[in-house]
Amino acid sequence: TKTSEFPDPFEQARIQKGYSDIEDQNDPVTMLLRLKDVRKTAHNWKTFISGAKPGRIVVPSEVAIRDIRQIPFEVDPPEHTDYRNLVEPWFKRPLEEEYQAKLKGIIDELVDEVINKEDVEVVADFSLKLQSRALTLLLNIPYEESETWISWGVHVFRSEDTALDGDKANILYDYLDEQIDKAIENPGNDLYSMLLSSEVNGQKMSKEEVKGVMILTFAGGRDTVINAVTNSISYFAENPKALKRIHEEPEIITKAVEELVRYFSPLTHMGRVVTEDTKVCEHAIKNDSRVSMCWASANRDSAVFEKPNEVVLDRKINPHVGFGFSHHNCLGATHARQILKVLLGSLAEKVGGIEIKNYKDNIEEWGEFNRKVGFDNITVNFSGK
Ligand code: HEM
Ligand code: EMZ
Repeated sequence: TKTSEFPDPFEQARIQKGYSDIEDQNDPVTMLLRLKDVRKTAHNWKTFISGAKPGRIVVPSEVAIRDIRQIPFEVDPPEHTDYRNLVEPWFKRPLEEEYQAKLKGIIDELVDEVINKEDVEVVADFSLKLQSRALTLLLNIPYEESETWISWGVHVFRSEDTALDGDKANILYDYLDEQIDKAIENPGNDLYSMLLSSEVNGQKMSKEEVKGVMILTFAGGRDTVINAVTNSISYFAENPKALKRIHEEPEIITKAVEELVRYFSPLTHMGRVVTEDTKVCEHAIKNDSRVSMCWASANRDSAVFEKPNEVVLDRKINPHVGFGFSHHNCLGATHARQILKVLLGSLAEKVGGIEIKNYKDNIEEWGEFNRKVGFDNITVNFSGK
């Protein structure tokens, strides 16, 4: 198989049963594998809630390492709607021309930096930098702050060997406490200050709530973006014609970005807690147990996608759920899409070819499934035009 190929481990189980039961810290999860079931589950927030014990809807569960509720991620309607309405306009700022111009500046500079440099390790020396520098725009804070986040290394909320590492998570928590206190003392035009000066339902946002939003902004947008960027580079390394095509037909970039997100599905799945005895795919699911919506499996469902295992750059109909579905759909999607659009444009403009020197896959293990989600590392040489 090619380096940039991401096999679908769910196919057989998806077709035969539609679900799979997996173990997780004595709190098992029924993974839902078909696009139709994933959508129905995401939509039905009364039976499948996000507002359970903080950390419980994440797989692997984070209840052992986290007490703080992430907002709006771990809140259900109607409260979810209030929080979401508050933050939504801020997270749409990437649609502004000025934001996009700054993002292009950041990405062009990074691409120029790696061209003709020997042996670039993409995860740490390209994707992490890109993700962190771009995040300064989303938070509307000085560019230099990205140096701190880059210094944390790729594995911030987990370490190399354990998926759950409370000590590592504390680096972020302590940092956020500090930043929130600074913003209280010295308010500016940044996301912290905006949240701190806001009211939800007539109540001023508490420090705890602001922290809950910020943790999510850091955690939800880190590994996902790093994987999306790294995996895209592996794809263009092995499919130089695709990069040439994007150069010649820039109008397909929007479609190409959606297709790459579908194919790579940077977030494999996300859980919900069940509030009544119910059934999915004729399978009984007990009250207070967990299900997960497997975006990665749903995105290869041949009932919906033709040639699901191929990257079809200009795929016409693409109802993928890579950014989730329904009211909890990804708040960072506008930012993530802009990053990928600008990146594709910049690579197409500046890069003549990408040669992969060596790599190590990042394989997740979920019960009977092994899923490649990205790379632990991948070293390449970029050549200019
Ligand atoms: C929610 C994927 C980037 C912030 C989600 C969900 C998915 C997802 C599947 C739905 C979770 C659920 O239903 O429980 C992705 C992918 C990304 C990405 C594939 C990159 C390619 C980002 C970025 C940020 C972000 C850059 C912010 C910096 C969030 C937030 C939510 C969310 C705040 C929760 C929204 C809510 O509960 O209303 N993301 N994400 N994501 N994402 Fe992303
Ligand atoms: C949580 C989650 C959010 C979780 C939308 O996804 O991302 C995971 O990577 C984090 O570990 O805490 O933020």
